[in-house]
Amino acid sequence: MDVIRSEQAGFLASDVEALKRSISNNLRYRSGKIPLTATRGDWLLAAELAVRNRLVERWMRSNRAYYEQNSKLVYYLSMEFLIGRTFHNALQALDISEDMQEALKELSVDMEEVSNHEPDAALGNGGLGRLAACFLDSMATLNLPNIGYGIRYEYGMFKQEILDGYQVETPDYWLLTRGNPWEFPRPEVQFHVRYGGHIRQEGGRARWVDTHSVLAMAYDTIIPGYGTECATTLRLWSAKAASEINLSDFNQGNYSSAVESKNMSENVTRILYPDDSTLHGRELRLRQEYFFVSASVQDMIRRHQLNYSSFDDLADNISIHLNDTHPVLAVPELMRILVDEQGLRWDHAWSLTQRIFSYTNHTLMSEALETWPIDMMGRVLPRHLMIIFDINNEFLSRTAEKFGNDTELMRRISLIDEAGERRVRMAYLAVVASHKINGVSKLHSELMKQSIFADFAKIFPERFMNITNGITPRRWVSQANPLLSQLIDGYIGKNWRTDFEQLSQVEPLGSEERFITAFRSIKRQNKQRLARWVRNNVNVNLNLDSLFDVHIKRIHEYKRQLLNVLHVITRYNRIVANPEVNWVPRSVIFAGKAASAYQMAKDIIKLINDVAVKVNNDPNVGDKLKVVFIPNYGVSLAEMIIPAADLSQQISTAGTEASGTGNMKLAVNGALTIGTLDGANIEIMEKVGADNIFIFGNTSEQIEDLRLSYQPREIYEKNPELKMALDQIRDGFFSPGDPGRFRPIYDSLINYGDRYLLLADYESYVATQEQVDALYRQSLRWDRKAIHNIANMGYFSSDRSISEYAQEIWGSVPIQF
Ligand code: HBZ
Repeated sequence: MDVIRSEQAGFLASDVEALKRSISNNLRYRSGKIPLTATRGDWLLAAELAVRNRLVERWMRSNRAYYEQNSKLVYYLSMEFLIGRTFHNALQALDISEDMQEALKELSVDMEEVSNHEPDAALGNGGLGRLAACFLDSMATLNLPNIGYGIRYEYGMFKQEILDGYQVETPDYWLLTRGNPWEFPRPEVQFHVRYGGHIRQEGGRARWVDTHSVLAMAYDTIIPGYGTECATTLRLWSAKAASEINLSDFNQGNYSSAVESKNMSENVTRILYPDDSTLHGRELRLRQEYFFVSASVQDMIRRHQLNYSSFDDLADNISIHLNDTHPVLAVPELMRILVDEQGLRWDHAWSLTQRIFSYTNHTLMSEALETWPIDMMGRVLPRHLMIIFDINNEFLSRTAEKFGNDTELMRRISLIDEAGERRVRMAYLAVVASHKINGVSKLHSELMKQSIFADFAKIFPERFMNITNGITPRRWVSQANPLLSQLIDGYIGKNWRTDFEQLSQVEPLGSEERFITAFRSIKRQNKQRLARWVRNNVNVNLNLDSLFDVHIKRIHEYKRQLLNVLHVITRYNRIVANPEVNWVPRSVIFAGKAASAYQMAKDIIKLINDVAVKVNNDPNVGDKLKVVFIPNYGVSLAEMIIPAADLSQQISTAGTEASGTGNMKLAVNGALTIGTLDGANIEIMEKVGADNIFIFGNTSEQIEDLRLSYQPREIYEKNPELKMALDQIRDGFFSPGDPGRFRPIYDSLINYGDRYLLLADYESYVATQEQVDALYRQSLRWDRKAIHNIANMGYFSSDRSISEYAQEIWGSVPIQF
């Protein structure tokens, strides 16, 4: 009682006092510690709980408001949510960052120091997962009723260590080390998720029997909106064995087999698959996908039935959005529940389903498109496979009615790929079941209609659309770059955080000396912060006067980190040949993870590190060129690296990067982009103007033509600098102790076709890098262009993206408070 009374009394006093009291109480009564014995982790937990208590108030009010206003609910289904840290974000949402800092200071605790103790929630691979996190932030900020549904992985994205230049993966024990203070376990919300068994027909109805079930238990996390009272929910499912131990094994003393089945069941949510662009078709992955969508759909049906006695209005009350195809089993699951369990007619259920579902595609690359072998699906989810066959039959016969019985067309559009081992094409299922299908940039949405969905775009032209990605201004500017944010606030006020287009008011400041000087000094301070980190963690000294050239994203051949390396080597060779020239100093910074099984990506990491050793230790080079690979890239490191960047590398082969979102984060933090006409780079160029971005290389159309007769070896033979760089890679110049080490990299370009056409863009890339240097010498012009970029990036807010989803896809409206 004392605790509550003193805490309530605290709220009457100043907010700093209230926070101090709440923190002290948490420390004492939650952790059983006194300040003398408290670790940084204890202080952080105490502060987090103080913040969480305040969020709960908003959360309750929001949930009541949804309920009372009978709002349409959007269910955002995503296999990944790359949230990162929560503490600063929550402080910002509550507008108590300064009070908290003061409160901790008065308790003799340094806020920065303790908040660095928070682990990242790394429940995602890359862009797709981070987009889902930005979208949750925007939905809450825009007062849009929604629930994000996903998986509570026990092990998130692996930790990357660099040992002797090689990537080494270690598990990410994020929950085990300190628990997760932001989540609320909901033991009262559990559903059975069933697998296996077979189908029995009874009285015209299918019954799925003899199944094995796993329990899904909900854990809720509050997603606070910014500048609003609204707070929404991220509900993540965790697997629990339906029966704890096998009693007969236990009684016979077979302890390990007694818990074996429990462990097997709970493996479903053990680990995030660390592949971002290849599908390995593992059964456990299929089980994960079904696990979370089944629990989510059951939860939706339960919620619906609390308020309605029929399903007639279901499509007016809910929308289900599929973040890529990973959750598409929600389609047959909803059909199964409506038809088999609720007794709806097939046609009724199907028309509801089509009105409810929508789907975002994030890639055109065939190796990333999900297909599941029929055999496997029939074993794991026999009823769902039957339903997919029924959907397919109906779809094919309707199409035949309209377009004639063209067997070639039928073969192409069938949900079942009959060539070789029969497989279900999950992307086609998503298209057939959804009323809207969107790509994530203008180019990508066009290419989607011309390539993977060409037939479907003719059959259902009204379904295909574009919504260009965006990023949340709260995390990626306000939180990541407090100095720049304060500078901007001083000129245009704070409202750009929720109305990003207001950044256009920064435009005239590009000709104000005071603003430019401040901008420059802030960039330098951000570079200093990064350089300090690099010195302490990678043991490289970066020259603050050098151009910070940043290439941060997953390591993948299509993203062409190797093209960047070819430029670095060329630059190195030029410096060595002419050390007396007044070179523009550069620090080339890489970060990113390679999928564990992706050997070429791992070779590229090793090459970067071997080049770094050579370059960084060459006395002829000195400060003129440094190469750094920052290990364990993730959301928190991105928040530190991005504000320090001068140059943003966005150099994918045109037509391969669906959108990119790092490109947006870097540009709005005052980096200039060097990039191809790919993904959202094109739209960034449209907004900032071709004079304020370094565009190079072949367009997606040129790339398509080039592929017909591409001869990388000819390019190599003709360009002496390129040849020298590649020969150095091949002959062990960077790996003298193991000269054959990088032969596979050389071969992939020269002997195996250079799939991503690095050589075709090399010359134009290197020439454009020279233009970058020339501009960097004219620092005033450079800074003006950087400021101009900031002023013209307002379009790329995820608030804009989400408003478009709400209006054009979901038909959902904000709640009133
Ligand atoms: O989605 C990315 C795209 O590559 C990027 O261009 C785009 O900006 C971003 C958001 O739309 N795609 C991914 O990040 N994809 C994955 O992470 C992924 C994860 C698991 C998979 C397949 C892909 O099984």
